[in-house]
Amino acid sequence: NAQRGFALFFTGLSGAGKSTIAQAVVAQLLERTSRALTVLDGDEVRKHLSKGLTFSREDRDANVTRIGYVASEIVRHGGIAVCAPIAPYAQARAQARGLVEAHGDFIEIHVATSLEVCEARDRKGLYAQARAGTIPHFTGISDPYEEPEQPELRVDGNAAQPHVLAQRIVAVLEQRGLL
Ligand code: GGZ
Repeated sequence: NAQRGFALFFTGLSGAGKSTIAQAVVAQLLERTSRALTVLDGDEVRKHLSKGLTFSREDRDANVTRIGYVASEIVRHGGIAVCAPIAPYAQARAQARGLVEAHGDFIEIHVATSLEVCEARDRKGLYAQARAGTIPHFTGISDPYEEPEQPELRVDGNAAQPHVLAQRIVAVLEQRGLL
């Protein structure tokens, strides 16, 4: 009774809370399923799968398409893929969606945290460096972020707690019959 696989594809600015919310979702999923689950986090992916890629549009798109391809293989085998890149370009997100939807569901989750809040948090000091011009092509500052027009889910990352948002996401998966 192998269940249909699916990918959770988080997208949003640096510091929006994608990784934190994704981790909270994973923790809740692990409590209720023994299905194979793989996390493809932006940071981790760039250390391995996308090592050497820059933040040019071309390289970002290559990164997002690679994530989509790996996710599609996981989904093809009935697993759950949790992806959390910035994925700033709609076209590359659509390509990742196409790869995954050949085998299962693609749940795009826009972590909508305002630039103001991300920059005020500046957890890694990257926004300060971007403003100073030390980091060029920084998403939201000197590089675009194309907001998803029709994501399966949009969560407001400005104030809500990650575990509360994660509960909402898991509830949606349940409603869709994916769990
Ligand atoms: C955006 C950058 C940049 C530039 C380094 N623009 O908050 P973080 O630090 O830990 O996560 C960000 C990460 C983004 O990598 P992704 O692979 O998710 O991006 S994309 O989907 O666009 O390929 C940030 C750090 O890398 N970082 N330089 N110029 N974020």
